[in-house]
Order: sequence, then C-alpha cells, then structure tokens
Amino acid sequence: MSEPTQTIEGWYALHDFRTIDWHAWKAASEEIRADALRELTAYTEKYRADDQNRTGGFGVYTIAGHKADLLFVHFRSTVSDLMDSETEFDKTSFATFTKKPYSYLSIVELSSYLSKPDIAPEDDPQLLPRLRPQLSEMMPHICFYPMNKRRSGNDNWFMLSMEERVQLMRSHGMIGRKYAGRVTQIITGSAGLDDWEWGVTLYANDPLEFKKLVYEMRFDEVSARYGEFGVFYVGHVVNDQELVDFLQL
Ligand code: 76R
Repeated sequence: MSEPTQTIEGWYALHDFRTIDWHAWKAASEEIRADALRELTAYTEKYRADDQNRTGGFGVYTIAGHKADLLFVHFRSTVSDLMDSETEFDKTSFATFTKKPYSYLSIVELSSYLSKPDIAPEDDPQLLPRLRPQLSEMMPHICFYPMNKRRSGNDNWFMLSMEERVQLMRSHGMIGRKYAGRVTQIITGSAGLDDWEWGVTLYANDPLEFKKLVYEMRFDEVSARYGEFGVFYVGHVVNDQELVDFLQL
C-alpha cells in the first residue's frame, strides 16, 4: 500500500446552492416579499457577524447561468453546526421561494506535500487563517467545482509512491504560485463526506483568472493525467444591499 498523505483539517464547509422560483416570487404580494427579505437579511447579518468575529466563515454569492441563482458558503467547526445553518435558512419565509439544485459538504484540508520539513504544520502561525478562512476578506469572484484524482488502469493517483506524488504536486504548486495575489484557493477534502474527493473554491478579482489558471493547470501532469472534474459554478459576492437589489422586482 502507498503511504497516505498527511493532512491537516480546518473548518467544515457547506456550499449551499439555491435557485429562486421567480414565478412564485413575482406572484407573491409586496408584503410577503418584504417579510421574506427581512428574514433573509436577518439570517445573512447573523452569519456575516460570525465571519467578522472569526467564529465561522460565511459568504453570499449570485451565480451565473442556469445551475443556481444563489450560493451560501458556510464554514463551521462541526457538521451539525453546518446542518443547523442550512435548516435555519430553510425555515425562513424566503426559503419557500428557493430550491436546492446542488450542495457540497467538505472540510478545509491542507496537505503536507510542500510543508517545510522542520516545522510542524500545526506550529505555523500562517496556517490558522487558511484552516479557518474569513470569506469577507476574499476577492469578489468565486469559482467552485468538485474533483477527483483518477483511479483507473495505470493512471491511479492513489497507487503512486509518496515521492512521486510530492514531485507532481511540486509542479502543481509552482503553476499555482504564478497566480499568487490574483487567485486564492481553498481546498476542501470530501472523501467520505460527499460525491467527489475534493472541493476547489477559488477567489479572484477578475474571473478571467479562473480560466487562465484552470486552463494552464490542464497541461500539468497532476490535472492532465489525474484530474477529473465535476460541474463548475461561477459568480460574485453580494452584500446585503446587493442581495436585496438582486431580488427587488
Ligand atoms: O497549499 C499550498 O500552497 C501548497 C501547494 C499546493 C497544494 C498542496 C497547491 C497550490 N495546491 C495543493 C493541493 Mn492546488 N489547486 C487545485 C486546483 O483545476 C485543476 O486543474 C485543479 C484544481 C486548482 C485550480 C488549484 C490551484 N490543489 C491541491 C489539492 C489536493 C491534492 C492532494 O492532496 O492530492 C487539489 C485537489 C488541488 C487542486 N493550487 C496551489 C492552486 C493554486 C493557485 C496554488 C498556489 C497558490 C496557493 O498556495 O494558494
């Protein structure tokens, strides 16, 4: 058996995607819509405060295309806290106008591939903000997709030796670092938690950076030979006023 990679885990993550039933929303009375918006913003204000206080991570995004209209990203220390956040939203009157086209459960994961040899990763003060990300600090555009590392025939990532994986990840990291300051990645592990092995959440000021980075990585062996990708979701962050404006008829 190959040696499993050591990982450090941070907060659990729930990517909670919603579509809006515009037909029902438009058919609702002004009073019902006003109540729904009030409950929605009470909900988001509460979780935004947790993000500010660093007791949890939270962000609200509008999503391009047919796959979803809204994305709520929650980071919390336990799965049951995440489930409570989800249920609390479901109980708002605004949720009556939404459906869940997709969701993703995972946990922030830092792998030891490129960690400094003589420092225990837990003792590295730079690691905490990466393990417990503050989403209000992130750049405005978001790109989320789940992925696997291939396990078929000769292309089986999990059968490679540790040395081979370290070498391949070095090249992956080198491409990634070219985008330092322009793209931030949050890698969340989801083996045993959801349908894919990792969630990839990227942030950038300019969504073109997502295309450039993901395209460049496709030529790198880790992605070219071993990467298998799920559905891509792209959008941008909204504050409470922008969220209300988005829903205003
Ligand atoms: O954490 C680090 O900075 C060390 C280097 C590093 C690791 C260990 C790193 C750097 N990544 C790591 C792990 Mn990554 N990453 C992806 C994708 O679309 C694709 O082709 C793949 C999706 C992107 C775009 C990306 C970006 N990375 C991982 C893992 C876990 C693998 C495992 O354990 O086997 C996955 C699934 C993954 C996927 N990577 C970087 C980036 C970027 C931009 C960087 C450098 C910047 C940074 O350090 O944040």
